[in-house]
Amino acid sequence: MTAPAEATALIRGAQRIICICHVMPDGDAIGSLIGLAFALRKMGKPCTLACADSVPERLLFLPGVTEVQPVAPADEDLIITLDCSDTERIGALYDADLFAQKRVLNIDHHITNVQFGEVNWVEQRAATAEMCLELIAALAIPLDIAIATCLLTGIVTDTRSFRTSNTTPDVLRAAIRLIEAGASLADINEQLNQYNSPSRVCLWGRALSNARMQERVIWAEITPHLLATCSATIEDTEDLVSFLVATRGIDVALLFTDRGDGEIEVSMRAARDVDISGVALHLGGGGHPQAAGCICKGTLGEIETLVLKATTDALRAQGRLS
Ligand SMILES: [Mn+2]
Repeated sequence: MTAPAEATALIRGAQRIICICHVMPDGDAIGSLIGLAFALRKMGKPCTLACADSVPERLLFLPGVTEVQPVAPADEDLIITLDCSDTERIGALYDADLFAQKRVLNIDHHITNVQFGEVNWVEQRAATAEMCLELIAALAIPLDIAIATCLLTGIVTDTRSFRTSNTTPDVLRAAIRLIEAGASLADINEQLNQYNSPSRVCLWGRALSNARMQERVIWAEITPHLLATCSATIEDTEDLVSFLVATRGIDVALLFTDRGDGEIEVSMRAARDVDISGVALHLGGGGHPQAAGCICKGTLGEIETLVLKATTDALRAQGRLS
């Protein structure tokens, strides 16, 4: 598949563009944001880079990160949302009235995307960055080392360094093009994997020592008290749920984060051949078969009971439990 003509036509017709990625941005969100925005500038389009939240520390090595700011659309006539499955993922930068006045191109690889744009390019791909690369090729914009580094970071993040089952020959071919354009896979891996701080080690140690297992499901919890004890932030919880799902004999890992505001954030990971996205969608969230999540109102205990039941029901329906 190549980028649809509707997407390239919207970009060609735009005077000024703002690219926006999702809240609590990951490497695919920020990589796609900078990579695409820098490419669009090379075709002479003024382009603003926006994200409601700040760039996490371990992505600060990317070129152009200081340009990513929490700015809402202003005089731009085209909004491009990246890696956002719904408008809630745009966070504080979303304004329904403002968005209705602009043209909106929604580029995303989450199959649960609610198609909120004027043009929606949604495909089941390894990363949004892979789609950005195709869009850049369709617009005949030459790659450079900055664009290539950002897009490869997106692909490396979402495939967990080419380890996920959606690492297809096409994904590897995309990576080859980016490496040929100057991106260093070794540098990106090194940067992305040097994220351990003493607070993170403290947080993981305590969360892991209280993890529980039952019927092919493993779960752990993060409370405001635990975060304070370890002087840790929500960012320090990243990848904990992926670590948990690597437990032998486990089909699903769940991480419950009590945000201290009456809402519990649930991160879900599933083993190969297991689909957890339906559970997330049913609870008002979304995601992919192997990686999904939702935010639920209630106490930690209530939400754990609710999600554990929905998870075991799903596993039973998928023939994983008798
Ligand atoms: Mn992504």
